[in-house]
Parts: sequence; C-alpha cells; structure tokens
Amino acid sequence: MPSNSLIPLNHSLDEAAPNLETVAVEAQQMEKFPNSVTSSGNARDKRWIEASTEPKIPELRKTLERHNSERQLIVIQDFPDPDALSSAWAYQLIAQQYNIQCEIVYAGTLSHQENIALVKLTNLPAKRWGIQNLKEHDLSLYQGCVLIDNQGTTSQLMPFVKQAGIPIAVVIDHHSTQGDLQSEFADLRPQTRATATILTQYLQAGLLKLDSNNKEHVKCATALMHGLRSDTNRLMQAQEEDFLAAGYLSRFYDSQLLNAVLQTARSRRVMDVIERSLKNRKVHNNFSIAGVGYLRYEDRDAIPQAADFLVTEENVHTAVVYGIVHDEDEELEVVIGSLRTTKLTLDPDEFIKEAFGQDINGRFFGGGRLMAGGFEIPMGFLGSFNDNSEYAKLKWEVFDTQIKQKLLRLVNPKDNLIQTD
Ligand SMILES: [Mn+2]
Repeated sequence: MPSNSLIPLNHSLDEAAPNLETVAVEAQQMEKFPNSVTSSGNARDKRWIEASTEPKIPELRKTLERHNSERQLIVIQDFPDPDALSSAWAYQLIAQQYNIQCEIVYAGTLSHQENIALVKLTNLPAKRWGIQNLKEHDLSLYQGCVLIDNQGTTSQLMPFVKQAGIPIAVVIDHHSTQGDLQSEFADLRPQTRATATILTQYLQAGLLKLDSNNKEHVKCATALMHGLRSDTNRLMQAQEEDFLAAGYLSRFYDSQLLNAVLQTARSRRVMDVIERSLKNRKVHNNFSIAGVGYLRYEDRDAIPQAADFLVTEENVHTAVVYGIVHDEDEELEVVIGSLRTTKLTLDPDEFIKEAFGQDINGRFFGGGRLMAGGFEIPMGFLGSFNDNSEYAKLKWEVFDTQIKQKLLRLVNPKDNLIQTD
C-alpha cells in the first residue's frame, strides 16, 4: 500500500457553489423572507438552496408522501453528537407534517457534557435503546428506518434493524460513502460541513415552515445552530451554505438557550483524560499521538475533546487520541480513537481506513469527514474486564503499541523502526 496516497488533494471548496452573481431577483420569493434586510439577498439565498438541494426536495417530499401514516425509526450513531441529534429532530418534525411518527434512538450513551445539556435544555426527543434491553421495544411497529448523520456503520442497532426486516427509507449524511447502502431516498453530501446545514435547507425550502411562536421550533432551530457550529469548528470551517443556513436559523433560534448549552463545564474525569493525553503525547512529523489508557464508558467523549485540545499545539496539524473504553454493565471493552486535523489536504476518512484496514467481514474500523475522524476496534477475546492491574497494564501496552505502530507507518512512511516507548 503506497503510504503517500493518504494525502489526496481535496476537491475545491467552491466546487458546488453556483454563481450567485448571475442569479436573478425573483419578486415572488421575497415575501417568503420578510425579515431579511435586502430583497435581492432573499432571492439569491433561495436560488442557492434550490441549486444545492435540487432535485432532492421534491424527491424527499414524494418519499414522505408514500409513507404517510407510517412509523419510522430514526437511528443515530451510538455516541450521538449535536449535528446528529439536531438533524434527527428536524427530520422528525418534517415527517410529522406527513403524519409519519418517528422515534429517535441510539444504542450507546450521551457522553459529552454539552450533548447532555443540549438534550436536557431543549427536551430533545432522543431515546437510548441499549442492546441489552432491546427486547423491551417492538421493532415490528416500524415500517422504515432513517439514518441521519451516519450510514448505519456507527450504530450497534443496525444488525437488529436489518434482522427485523425494516427497510431503510431515508439516509441523509455528510460523511464519506461507507459502502453499498440500499435506501429509498439518499442525500449524501461529503462536501457539506454539517448534516444540520442539509436539514436547514430542507426547512428553508418549505418542507416545514418554522414558526418563532412555536417553542418546539425555536428549540429545534437552536439545536440545529449548535449542530452546525459544532461540526464547523464554531463556523471557522463553515462555507457559504453553512453561513446561509445559520443566517436562516438566526431568525428562530434562542441565543440564550444556546449560550446555556455552550457554558456547560467539563467534568473532572474529562479533565483527567485531557491531562493524560498531554502527558503521553508523542509528536512526529506534525502529528501528535496519545494513548490515554482505560476510561469509563460514560467518559468516552473525553477522547475527541482531548484530540481537539492536542491539535491546538504549535507545529501540530493532526492529533490522534485513543484509549480502552470499558462498560461495566455490559462487561465490554473496546478501543476508541479520535482524529482531528487542521490540514486541509489530509483526508481523515482515508487516513483511518488506511491505518487500520478492515475486519474479517470487510468492515472498516472507522472513517471520517472533513477535519475529523474516529475509529472503534473491538478487542475480541481480550476484551473482558480483569481486576488484576498487572494484566490490565500489559493488555494496554499491547494495544497501545499496535495502534502506534499502525499510525506511525503512515506518519513516518520511511521509518520502519517501531517505537514502543
Ligand atoms: Mn455531522
């Protein structure tokens, strides 16, 4: 495998942008956007949305019409992030217009303090369906499954959904294509920064008319704003379509509520993981790599937060942080890792797929989107918890060495020596 192939040039960021200067003013559309400052801006925004979502809007409308009065299961990743949570909620509200009743479910846990705050403060209707207690839920109630901000590869629920024979009705995502997926409607946009941007475009195109007097709409708009911000590094990596989506949401969202979500403090245990990542980091060729040892299932999100922090160091463009997450309830251990990069030409999806390869079923251990990626490596026979601290230490060292070796193979392509320190 040629190691230098992991750094492909990204597509031009402007590639999908229609030429706004040529867009004509259309008087009819102005009245739909009464709050905007300039009328020509209104028509331009509308045209922008039409250009980027066309022909998806009518297609989605038809799909929703076909499933009128049905029930759908919206499956989001095991550890849902604000982009997934808010986008799933927006889809649920859109589907309600078509008399489709949706349940938003995830199998893992809400780990990041901001996500817990988001769900609590907005009453976001997502539910945890743990694999252990799946029997409590009747899957035969659902005629379709909806994947938002994922393609089914990051949820433990998918094998059960497939087993129950629930067809995939809708997929809306911005991650790189994760392989063949049979779905009735798909809107996959790897060049788009946030799924919340896609859902906001749907709202703006009229699939659901937001009403600032409707409390649920205001909260959903606030959640979408948070989702959009968090997937664009607080808008610093946002493109024109994200700003336009944020501009639209700004008419409805509650800035105080968003502030309350963002003010949430980190727990002490998260701080400890960040401290460990700082202490253990090794910097090679502008990559900062840190293994943080064992951490509890509820603190899993400390890993991406540590990666977010390590990538801010001078002369570092990419950070990878990983650890062994153990779930005491389910007697399960798994290696979880996160990658963050500020290097535009580094494709996290490709990097992770090339570093870790596939399992025996041909499934990749992870993937990514622009600037961020993640991986999850099952520990198999070694993956059960053991109280013996010597044994636990030994096991960590084995995994730590193996992961470092795979990463360094890409980071120092010419350097075949393995560093075990
Ligand atoms: Mn996302």
